[in-house]
This record gives sequence, C-alpha cells and structure tokens, in this order.
Amino acid sequence: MNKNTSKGRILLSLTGLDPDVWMRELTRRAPERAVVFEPDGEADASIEYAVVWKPKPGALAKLPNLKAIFSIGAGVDHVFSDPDLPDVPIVRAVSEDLTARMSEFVVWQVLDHHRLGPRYRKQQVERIWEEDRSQPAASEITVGIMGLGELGTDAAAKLRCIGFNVSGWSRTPKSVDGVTCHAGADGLGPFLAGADIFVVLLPLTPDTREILAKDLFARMTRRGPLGAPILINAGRGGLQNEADILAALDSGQLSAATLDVFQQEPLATDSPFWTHPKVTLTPHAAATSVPISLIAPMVTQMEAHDRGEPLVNLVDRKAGY
Ligand code: NDP
Ligand code: OXD
Repeated sequence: MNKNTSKGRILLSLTGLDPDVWMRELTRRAPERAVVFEPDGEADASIEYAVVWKPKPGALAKLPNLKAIFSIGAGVDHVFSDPDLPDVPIVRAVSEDLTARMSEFVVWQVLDHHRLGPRYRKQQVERIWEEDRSQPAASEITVGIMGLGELGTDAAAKLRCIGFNVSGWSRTPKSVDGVTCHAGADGLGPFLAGADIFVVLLPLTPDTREILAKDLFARMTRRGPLGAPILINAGRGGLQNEADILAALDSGQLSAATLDVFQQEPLATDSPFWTHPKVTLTPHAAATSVPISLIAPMVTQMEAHDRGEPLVNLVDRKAGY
C-alpha cells in the first residue's frame, strides 16, 4: 500500500498514446490511489491494478499484488503480446462512446463506397460531370459483418436502419434481430457467398491471424450488384495478409478496400497502400478510446472488485479476446 494514499496504486503503462491525458483522468477519478508510470522495482507490492495500452513486455510479470489488468482498447492482442503476462483477470474497454464511434466509422465507409464516394471525388479532381445511373438501392446490398460482438452488433443495427441487408459471422452461434447470422467454419462459406460489402470487426487471435487472405477472397461472391466485393477492415492489421489484399485489388477480385489498421503501425511511408487507387486509408482512427468515457468505469470496477464483486467485460483467455 502506498504511504500517501489509502488504496493500492495503479500502474499506467502506455505505448503510443499521450500518457498525460490518461494520468490526469485517472488521478481525478481515483483520488485515493496513487497512479504511477513505473513500478518501484519489478516486485512493487503497492500496485494492485494496471491500466494499459501496449504495455512494456514484462512490466506486469512480477507485481505480487496485481489484481487485474484494464485494457484501454476493446482489442486485447496488445496485452497478449506480452510473453510474461501474469495470470490475473483482464478487463477490456466496452463503452457506449467507443461503440458509437465505431458505428459512425462503419456507416460512413459503407455509405461512401455504396454512394460512389471514391469515384465522384476522382471525377471532381478531373472536372468530370458524369452521374452513374445504375446506383443500386441500399436494400439491394448486403453488408456482411465479420465479428458480431459489441461493435459488430451495433453497426449492424445502424446499417439496418439505413436499409441495408445485414449478415454477420461469429465464432459461436448468435441471434441478432434482422441480421442473417452465420457462425464458425461451417457458416463461413454461406456468409462469404452472400454479401457485397464486408466489414471486419474481429479481434486478433491465433484463429483469426491473417484470415483476410486470398482463400477467403476467392469464396466471396462476384455476382452481386456491386460486382467484386468491398473490404472494410477496422479490426486489426494482423487480420490482414497485406500482399494478398494488394493482389486481390489489382486483379479485381476485390473492387475496393477501406483499411484503418495495418500489420505495422504507423504504416511505413513507402507502403503501396498510401497511393493505391482502390484504397481508402485511415490511421487506426475508426474508434478512438477517450479517457473521459473509459476511466470512470474502470475505477468503478476497481472499487467493486475490492468489495469482492465480479468484474465485467472480462477477456476469455482461452478464446484470446
Ligand atoms: P467482441 O469481443 O465483443 O466481439 C468479437 C466478435 O468476433 C464476436 O462476435 C466473436 O464471436 C467474433 N470472433 C472472434 N473470434 C472469431 C473467430 N475465430 N471466428 C469467427 N468469429 C470470431 O469485440 P468488439 O466488438 O468489442 O471489438 C472487436 C475488435 O474491434 C477488437 O478486438 C479490436 O481489435 C477492434 N477495434 C478496433 C478499433 C479501431 O479503432 N480500429 C477500435 C475498437 C476495437 P462470438 O460472438 O462467438 O464470441
Ligand atoms: C481498440 C482500438 O482496440 O482502439 O479499442 O484499436
């Protein structure tokens, strides 16, 4: 226990995010706990909780009183990538704010492709006045969502409101109002054959690594109203075989892609994705985690856990998400 505070300390271990804004919000919301960027030695007994984004490998390994790890992201591959991860509960970020931001991104990108945004922006640059009168209605298009979890389910509901048909694919069977649900290896074929725009909101796990590859693209239909399918990946870059995506775009197997995430982030300045005419690229910005919406529920959970109440939004270590 820290001398100056009545409760166990919080370790804030972040890579690639501004630590000060997270520190400020944690300090404001958890005034009875000291918050530190580094433990006092690797066996610091005063630390009870860790709030992390891409924590330094080994940073959590030997903390003897660590009770739980809180991920600043909905995805937890950044936590599992630590080979010395201690065996304590991991809580991931689930919030209305994060979900709403992701659904905005999905709706934005689906509509942009559906309403020929890339084509009309190019025409504007070239001063070409030419309307495509074969524009299908939303009701003629099926959006297939890979990953029907917190984010996928909300995006599905919002796409349904606009009039799209929506299907989804998950690991375990699901029933979602108005959504044609497929699950597991057996459900993948019909799912891929039945959609025109694919939105990827899967976690990165050993089972999903590089799932977005040529074999999968070959199973997608090319007979829908859009011709070749469109890929929108806002899940993780590790889901992508990037050479296969480029080849599929170049061969016409995919007609376009929106990629928010990449195998290597930041994306190398010489990556072909920057200038590919069929690619819309965003810098892992689909749904930003913001301290004001995530820290208060984390601190509430710490207090509840100290009272012996169960943690929510726990990661299933075996499933990897
Ligand atoms: P959830 O855990 O709620 O949902 C994950 C979904 O993926 C579930 O439907 C799950 O199936 C499904 N799934 C997992 N493994 C498989 C598999 N092997 N085969 C088929 N389906 C599978 O996660 P969230 O919806 O909260 O987040 C999804 C991901 O989005 C995060 O892991 C993160 O990587 C990414 N993300 C990206 C952001 C960005 O800014 N780009 C921001 C936030 C999140 P089941 O329902 O059966 O469990
Ligand atoms: C997340 C992310 O996982 O921002 O929440 O990528």
